[in-house]
Amino acid sequence: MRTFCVGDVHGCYDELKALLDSVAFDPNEDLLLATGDIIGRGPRPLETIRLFMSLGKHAVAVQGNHDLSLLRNYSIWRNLRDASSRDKFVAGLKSRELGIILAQDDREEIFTYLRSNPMCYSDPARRILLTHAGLSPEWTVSDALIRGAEVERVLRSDRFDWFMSNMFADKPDSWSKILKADARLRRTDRLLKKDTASKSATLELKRLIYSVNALTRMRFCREDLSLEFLCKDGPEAARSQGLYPWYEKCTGIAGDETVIFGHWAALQGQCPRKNIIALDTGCVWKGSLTMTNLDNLRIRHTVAAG
Ligand SMILES: [Mn+2]
Repeated sequence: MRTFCVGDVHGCYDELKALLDSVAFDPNEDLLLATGDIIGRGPRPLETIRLFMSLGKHAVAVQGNHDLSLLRNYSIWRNLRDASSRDKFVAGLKSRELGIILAQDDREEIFTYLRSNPMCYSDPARRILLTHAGLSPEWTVSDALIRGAEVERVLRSDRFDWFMSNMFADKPDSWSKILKADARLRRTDRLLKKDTASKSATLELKRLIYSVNALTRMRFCREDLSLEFLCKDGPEAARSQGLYPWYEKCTGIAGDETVIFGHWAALQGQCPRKNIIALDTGCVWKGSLTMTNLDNLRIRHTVAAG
């Protein structure tokens, strides 16, 4: 069995197929991992999702910000009362994915699949962690796994709609502040019990928001390690504003651990830290799609955007 990890596919199905063909990917033997954002902006989202679904346990895509945006639109849509407001909502969206999936007979199955995708993937034998945006500069690898699992439980629970309607926020941006306010760091039990008004539920929501932002949206952090989401500049230009790429400030990765991430096409698949691997090479922006083999991260397979 070989394990491959592909960068942000963004609905670029043809390039993904070409990459898999180029390594003679065996759907019954090999494992395909993906850095998330398997859809969003690109030409063939449905085929891409179906490919991942068809591989069953031979494929794992972690959640990216575009994947979560689609789930949020789905959540809004299904909570609208009548058909005409639902249609109007879909027609008003800039992204096409929701409308495309809703037109499928097995849409419920598709959304169940998308909701079940993990926030992180860990390969304990190889000591590799995969997330969409990277590792919070305030976290260790095991923090990411615990916090990711916490988000996953809510995504799969009947608190899904409630979480979707509260998930998109830039604050809190500091894990140390969350720790100060919520030293016990209890799990999400209260949210699952629908007790959303209590103080501990509010703290838990803050924690979940931070975790989603750290795992799917982060690029830069400030000197105090708080996360920043507005900067669109490259790493060098950002420095003059007191911002640092998260990986420069990251101290939570042990010497024998590796973190793989996508999300940041401007890096063109280059990260200066030896044990942090950037895989998004901007296929949807006319760059290329990159895939690596987890047995040898130096080997990269690429296909230029068609
Ligand atoms: Mn992304």
